[in-house]
Amino acid sequence: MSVSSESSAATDDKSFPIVVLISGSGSNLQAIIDSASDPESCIDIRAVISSNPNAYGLKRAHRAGISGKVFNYRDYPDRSSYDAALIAEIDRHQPKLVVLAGFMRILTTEFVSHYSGRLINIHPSLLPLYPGLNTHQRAIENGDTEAGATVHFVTPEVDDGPVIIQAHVPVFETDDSNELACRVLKQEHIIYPKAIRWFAEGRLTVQNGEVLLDGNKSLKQQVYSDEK
Ligand code: NHR
Ligand code: GAR
Repeated sequence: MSVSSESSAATDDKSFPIVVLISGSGSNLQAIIDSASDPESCIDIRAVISSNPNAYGLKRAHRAGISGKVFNYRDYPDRSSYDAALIAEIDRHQPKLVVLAGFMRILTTEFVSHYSGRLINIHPSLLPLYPGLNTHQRAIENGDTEAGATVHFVTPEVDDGPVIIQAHVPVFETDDSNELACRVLKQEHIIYPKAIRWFAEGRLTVQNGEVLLDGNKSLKQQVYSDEK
């Protein structure tokens, strides 16, 4: 065969199955879909699962020909039965990575342990600043001049896992939380597909709670300036 060994693995088959969990607009899902549609990408989005029946992200999945399903927590008596149902559905697809993309339900330790080392999240702040909700409002109220987003491995403690990549953006004095959210979201769409690609390429390792890229600590953080 004359195909170069460098490119064949990535180009010939979509060999890296992932499942994406959403709750809302799904713009990060869209960025992942777009990036996976690159013939060079090995990412195969096997399924999208939404905790919210009205999530616009379900339309994005449908449009891309990806199976989309709703798991509404209101249909389950407690968190552990909800998470058990999620696990059963996700495991049908045998993903090598589970991606939280705007997923709004805190997951049990059982769920997180089941996908240990292959569960990642994107959070709209520069963690460890502002874990939890309403991050942009809190950054503005505190007079921060910088904000951003963080991709991290998920651990049982919310928004506390090892950081894979962060994007930084400026906060302007005139910003309201929507304007800041838009600026951050634009960067999320760059860093999330990138982090997923790194994971699929086997380039990420965790050592003493720190993520290394190609075994290198200093490459972990990448800073993007806003182009507005
Ligand atoms: N689960 C665990 N165990 N660990 C993490 O790091 C998680 C997680 C589940 C989701 C995303 C996270 C974010 O990026 C995430 C990380 C939802 C809440 C929350 O309070 C907090 C953090 C995140 C997602 N959810 C409420 C709950 O009771 C519901 C809020 C709502 O429905 O609007 O689950 O921000
Ligand atoms: C993103 O900003 C994501 O970081 C954040 O919600 C937005 C989802 O947008 N995630 C959380 O707040 C998780 N609690 P999207 O649905 O358009 O990707």
